[in-house]
Amino acid sequence: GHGRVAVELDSSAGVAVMKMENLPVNSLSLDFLTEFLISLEKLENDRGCRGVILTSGAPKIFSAGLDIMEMYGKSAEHYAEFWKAVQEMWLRLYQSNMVTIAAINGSSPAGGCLMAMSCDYRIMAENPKYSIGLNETQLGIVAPFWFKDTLVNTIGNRATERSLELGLLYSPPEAHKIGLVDQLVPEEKIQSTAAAVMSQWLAIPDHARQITKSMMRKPTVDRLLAHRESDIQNFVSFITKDSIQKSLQMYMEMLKQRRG
Ligand code: CO8
Repeated sequence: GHGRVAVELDSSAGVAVMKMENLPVNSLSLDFLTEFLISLEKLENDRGCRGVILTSGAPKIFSAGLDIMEMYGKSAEHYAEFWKAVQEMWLRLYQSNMVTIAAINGSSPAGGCLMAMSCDYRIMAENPKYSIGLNETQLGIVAPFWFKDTLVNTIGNRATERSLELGLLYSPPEAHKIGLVDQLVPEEKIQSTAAAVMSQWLAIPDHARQITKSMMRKPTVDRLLAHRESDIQNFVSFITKDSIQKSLQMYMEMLKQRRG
């Protein structure tokens, strides 16, 4: 790889740790998504790997979500290619045959939250500075239907409605309360907890667990597969609008000013 995703496979346990290292904030750029997909595919095809723990090597951030620079000031062709990679990331992760556990050791807005929700189980560090949620409306953009579907599958319809319309980012206790994350732990316990939870999940015969996972998730996946091209076209026509480009520009400026 190019060092944006560090993979460590423990062959005796059959468990890999995938550590995102696209510094500073693990934003999901096209390059990062491409490398992530290659790493995941390798593990998926490795019979010695039955489970993956997804975590971050960036301090305080799990993932800042889609890379805003990929959605701003680029060509329609670029947006289409980028969006296809975002779809592919979700399709692969959401349907993985492996047990996937998100060890959320930092903030996880928007696409970062989507990645975490695509795993089978979420453990979050109980640091009050961290937040997680689909905050798209706060950027003046609309979460695609399959982001929405994934949130509905995680927290239910009513909680999704409120969460999505307001673009809410939840503190760890709030996220736990609504079921967006399954478990909170002190930061230093996150990797050991992930390993312990993994062994519980791996005690279930793979075949039965995989078929059950597919039964739960396939209808959601099929909805995107049936509309994949139009979803790309929607994204491209939405993101190329002047008003949306303007919103994203203002949001990037706000992020930069906030630092001072
Ligand atoms: N993309 C690109 N660059 C980013 C992003 C991002 N998502 N997030 C942060 N950065 C940059 C910052 O601009 C900053 O750059 P610089 O050093 O040049 O000033 C650098 O990363 C560090 O960021 P901060 O100084 O803000 O670091 P903090 O530790 O203070 O905060 C956070 C980290 C919490 C991650 C904060 O940066 C943040 O809130 N970022 C924005 C997160 C966000 O809102 N992401 C949403 C992206 S949209 C998405 O994922 C789904 C879109 C759905 C598609 C819509 C269809 C139309």
